[in-house]
Amino acid sequence: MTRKHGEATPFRQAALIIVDVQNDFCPGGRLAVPDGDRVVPVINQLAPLFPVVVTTQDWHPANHCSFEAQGGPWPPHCVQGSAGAELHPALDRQHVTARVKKGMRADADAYSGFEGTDDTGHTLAEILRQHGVTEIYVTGLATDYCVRATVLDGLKQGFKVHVVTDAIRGVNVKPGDDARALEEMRSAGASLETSAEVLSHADVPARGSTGAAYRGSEGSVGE
Ligand code: VGL
Ligand code: ZN
Repeated sequence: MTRKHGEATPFRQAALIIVDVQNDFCPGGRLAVPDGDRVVPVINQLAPLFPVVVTTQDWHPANHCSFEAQGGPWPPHCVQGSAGAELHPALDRQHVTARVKKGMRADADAYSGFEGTDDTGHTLAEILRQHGVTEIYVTGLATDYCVRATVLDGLKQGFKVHVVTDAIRGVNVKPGDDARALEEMRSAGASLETSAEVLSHADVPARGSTGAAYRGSEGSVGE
């Protein structure tokens, strides 16, 4: 099954995975990732290209084992039903096909989106296979935790995995954690690409900060 270069729908068997773009991981949140919200406009620009778009959400009970009060490493974050657990308000939902949640058990952490399930109990891998997806483009938060784990799991599950390097941000508990995580993903087989490179494969010009809508290569003829 080869795909011709320049085919009109290069993302026909691809899914965009939006990892944990939640209020608690953005500035002002309980476990804010520096510049975490800056991924949102990049992701919003990519989403229309993909036939399948899946969001993941960290979705913890109030007594989750990863919280400091239970001896875990993190302040309380993404508590089920709280505002902090909601997707960032500027994240465009109109192209989202499925939403998975993870980290719902009090006694286990789950960094990978592949440990998540939708509201009917389907895992991320099941959702992707149901849609004929063979390639995933991973975006979101945080590079050194849930993005990393999702990418490594995606590779183990046999997907071709792309990481969109300007659509992710790291926590960097130790300086350089994000760069080390990226190198680990790359050496495990992931392809690192900028959003401009991804958009160029779709024959869509990268958009500047003016917010101008992108146009197809033919413009609007034939009215
Ligand atoms: C995450 C720390 C704790 C993440 C989740 O989404 O990367 N990081 N829980
Ligand atoms: Zn968490």
